[in-house]
Amino acid sequence: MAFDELQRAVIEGDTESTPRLVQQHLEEGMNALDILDNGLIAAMQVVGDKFSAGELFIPEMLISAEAMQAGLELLKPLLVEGASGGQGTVVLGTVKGDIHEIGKNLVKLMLEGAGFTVVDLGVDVSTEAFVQAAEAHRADVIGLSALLVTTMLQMKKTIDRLHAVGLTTKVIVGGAPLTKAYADEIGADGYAPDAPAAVSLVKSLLALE
Ligand code: B1M
Repeated sequence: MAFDELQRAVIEGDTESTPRLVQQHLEEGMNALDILDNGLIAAMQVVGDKFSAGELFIPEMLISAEAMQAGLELLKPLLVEGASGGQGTVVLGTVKGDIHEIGKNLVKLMLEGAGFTVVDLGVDVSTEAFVQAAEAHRADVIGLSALLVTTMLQMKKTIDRLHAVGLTTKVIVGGAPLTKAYADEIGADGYAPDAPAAVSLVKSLLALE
């Protein structure tokens, strides 16, 4: 497989080989999104599976995340090509109790690449912080990310709170444990399975395409 060596480097948390191999694939003419999906993200899936199976532990998971980020740095300029700004404002964050940030950062990168202003609240973001930022920045959309089955429950709390204070800002949700059915159940305006889909979703909610 084309990305075997790259995947192995990420799984082993090799922060030197990962960017070198990303660079090599780019020089071979491979597409940045292909390298991201089939190299870096696919490797993180393996890391998660190994963690579930008790073959890897948190420190290794963290080092793999660092290797992925090192590879991603080289892809960033290619993923944001064509950014123009002015499409609207998205307040984005990973919900309370959850510190997974890579997926959320990808969503940010691609939204910025599509011309949106992104107010990134980071990780472990409280319901109140989402509400305050949405008001302060007059957000067009709020994006909630969660990677844990336990923390995705925070999404409902945040949406309920937004409704309680009378905010009608559109809310989109995403993250590995999420489904469209769950998004509908908690009253989200949309669900996106990955970062490019998040961009399309925001555009369609704002009637930009
Ligand atoms: Co964590 N972790 N982790 N972890 N971790 C998972 C999520 C897990 C599935 C691993 C496993 O067991 N197989 C599992 C969750 C089980 C569950 O609840 N279903 C898990 C666990 C259990 C934990 C801890 C509880 C472990 C422990 O302490 N015992 C702990 C929790 C900490 C906390 O948050 N409170 C923990 C910690 C960590 C690290 C800190 C070590 C590290 C994160 C480092 C970091 O982010 N800087 C980590 C990592 C790296 C992972 C895995 C291996 C990889 C996650 C990742 O970055 N993937 C993950 C396994 C997996 O996902 N298969 C795992 C790459 C990234 C690009 O994908 O984030 O899914 P993802 O984003 C995707 C889509 O989901 C989507 O777009 C992206 C692709 O384009 N998307 C959105 C994401 N957000 C979106 C928002 C949107 C739209 C789309 O709109 C707003």
